[in-house]
Amino acid sequence: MKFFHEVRGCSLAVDIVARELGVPLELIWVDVPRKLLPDGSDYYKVNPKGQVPALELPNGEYLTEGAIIMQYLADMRPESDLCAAPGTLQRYRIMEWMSFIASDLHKGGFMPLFKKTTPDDYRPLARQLVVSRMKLLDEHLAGRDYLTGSAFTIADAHCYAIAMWTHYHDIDLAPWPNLSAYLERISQRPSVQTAKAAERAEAKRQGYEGKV
Ligand SMILES: N[C@@H](CCC(=O)N[C@@H](CS)C(=O)NCC(=O)O)C(=O)O
Repeated sequence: MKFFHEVRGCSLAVDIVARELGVPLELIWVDVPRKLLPDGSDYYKVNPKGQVPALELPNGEYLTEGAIIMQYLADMRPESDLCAAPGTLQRYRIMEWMSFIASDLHKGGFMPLFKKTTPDDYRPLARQLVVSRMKLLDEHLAGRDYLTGSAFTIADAHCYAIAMWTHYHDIDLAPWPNLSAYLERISQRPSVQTAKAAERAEAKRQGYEGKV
């Protein structure tokens, strides 16, 4: 299946999940600022929102929204531990975290820090929002290996991809030892290492200059 991805994008979480599950994806690197596909065609035709991630389904339709794509992939391999069965409380716990990560952490927290158009006087508040959410994660992770217990799930892949943006914004993780240890633990997973290697290779190919 074709997967529409971006260097430093939240789409990293989906690539990690696919690698965990052994679902092969063909990575298509999108020029998101210009909304262009590698062949120069219009990315809005894939996703009218102009955002990554997007997944081309076997029937030719596109599925968007990272939290939903990750559930779709995990449900292809119900025998894996990556997500709980639909209808169980554990499934709702995983979705609860993913909703928080996509909305409060990604959009409400980090997005204004990435946008060049964010007014300078809003930046300290956006940073403070990220800090308060990192603190919440750190407190939650006390005595836990992963967000919903002892097993790594799609919620952890999602959390990892977004929380690692602290690195791009020079937000030091030292005040949050549980969160730091959690991110370090996840970064050792082969799925994460190979997904990051693919991202770095693409960044190099593009001549991307920022941190990846
Ligand atoms: N709600 C979407 C948000 C996706 C999103 O914001 N992706 C970013 C990259 S991390 C993007 O494509 N931004 C470009 C834009 O919004 O124009 C999801 O969680 O998948």
